[in-house]
Amino acid sequence: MSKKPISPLQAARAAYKPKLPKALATHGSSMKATKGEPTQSVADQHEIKALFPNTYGLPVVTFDSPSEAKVSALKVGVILSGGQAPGGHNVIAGLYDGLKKINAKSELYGFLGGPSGLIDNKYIKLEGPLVDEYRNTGGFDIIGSGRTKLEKEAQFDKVIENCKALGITAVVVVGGDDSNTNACMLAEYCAKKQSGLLVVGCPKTIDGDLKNEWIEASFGFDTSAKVYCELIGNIQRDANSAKKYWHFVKLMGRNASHVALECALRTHPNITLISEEVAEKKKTLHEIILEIASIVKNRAENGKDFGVVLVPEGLIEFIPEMKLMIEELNDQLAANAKFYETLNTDDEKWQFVNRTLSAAASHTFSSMPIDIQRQLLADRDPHGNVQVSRIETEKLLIEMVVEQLKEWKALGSYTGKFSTVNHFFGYEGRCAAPSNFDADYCYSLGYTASSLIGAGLTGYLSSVRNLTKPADQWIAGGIPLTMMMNLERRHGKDTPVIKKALVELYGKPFLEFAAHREKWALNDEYQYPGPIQYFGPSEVCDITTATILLEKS
Ligand code: FBP
Repeated sequence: MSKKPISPLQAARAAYKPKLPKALATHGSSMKATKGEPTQSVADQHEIKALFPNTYGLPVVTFDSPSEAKVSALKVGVILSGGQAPGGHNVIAGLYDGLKKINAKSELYGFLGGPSGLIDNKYIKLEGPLVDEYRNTGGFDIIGSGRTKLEKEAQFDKVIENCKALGITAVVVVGGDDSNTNACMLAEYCAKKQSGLLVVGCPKTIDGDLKNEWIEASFGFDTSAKVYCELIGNIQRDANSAKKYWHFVKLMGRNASHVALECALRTHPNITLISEEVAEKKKTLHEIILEIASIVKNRAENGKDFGVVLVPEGLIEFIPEMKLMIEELNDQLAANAKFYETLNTDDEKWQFVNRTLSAAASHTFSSMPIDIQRQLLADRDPHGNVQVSRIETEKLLIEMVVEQLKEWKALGSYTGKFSTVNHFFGYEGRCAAPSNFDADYCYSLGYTASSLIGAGLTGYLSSVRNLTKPADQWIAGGIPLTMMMNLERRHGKDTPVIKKALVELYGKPFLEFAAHREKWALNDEYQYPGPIQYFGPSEVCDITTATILLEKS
């Protein structure tokens, strides 16, 4: 069979040996779980305890010494869930190597296409040569991913049945907050049914919003942000060279603005919008437009008809009047799904919107450009939400700033030129070859997951901490999934979910940004991070995000 062609960089990266926390690297057999005090959920303790009686209150565990116990061969299943994030393949490699270290006869099964593979029993056995082919590579293509929600008892029963048939006694869910919320529910159900199936999660998402006091970062955030920073830096150099375009760059991040904030801290663009600040200050769309247009005008007065604006993907849902309109739309489309499917023309759909939305929401909807209206009515995600990555917020802002500048031009208060280019950076970064940080972090997370399973633990999220220190000083362990849960209102019901980490306006990353943004707006203090470096001096290759460095400083 002919081998797949690989680039020289791929060949060199295949030889990279990811670093592990010292305790795992030196002992590398099954590990002893040192247990802390019983824990509590971040909020709504009474309700969460009642919903998760079998997995609530577990202690935080750390792995710092080997276990004397001989662990028999383990059979483990793994799924990759949700959006791609750089380093997923190294989670699998770390899990595989860790399981083999615990017992050379252990086996790893990869369920295909995300949670649906686990329910429909579609899997492959992950063996040495296949795992080797994917070490230190980007993407999730080794087994694929998917967004099927694993949350119903009938699905849990299927998972238990399929795993039992294969002799699998533990499942690793590699996913974001929603997937790990489902992992928590599955762990509870398996414990309640005394099924013998353990469930362990790994924190993944480029959005960077699955983090808390114990989980310092989700994997993939580091690499993807570095890719976007390189591209933004290049665009800034182009803008500053040609001096004729305003570039509007939308950056991925379904809800939180961590990616936009990280890119701002690394590249110093002229304008960065932070959704959480917009929501907190209850800014209207008009106020946001005025802010952008004023900076365009001020720069024009200094002879600078160019600049760079970063726009977080989720912005539109944080602007109060838009949020209201989108929530109403989501609810109406869900409640009238069958009828809505019969509507063919734009006119029919707009009549439906006018009929079902409140006067305020309907007004906001009809004030949007036609293309944005169509995007707002497009297919929902599996949670029934609008897919913000499909809404061209950057174009909406451009159109509205153009209108504002026209007004000022007519009044004689603006005389500049406003030529724009729009970009959307998201998919470009999600499958990049993991940076050294993500390669090491993901491998360590997978390896730690194997230690959690080897110690017979369930309902835990694999955790590797002390991330701003060199990898050998990282601390491996597990955080109870129930500890991260709280109740949130979903579709009119209080629902237990892992608390999402949004940008904190009193946190160091935001304060650092806020302290500099006025200067960055008018002066050209662009910083050019350049491409990810895989080989070279450690201070260039192993550096992690500004976000975590500031958070831990
Ligand atoms: P996860 O939270 O599943 O990691 O995915 C995040 C994300 O990359 C968002 O940034 C983006 O809004 C979304 O996925 C895009 O979804 P899709 O891959 O379905 O287009």
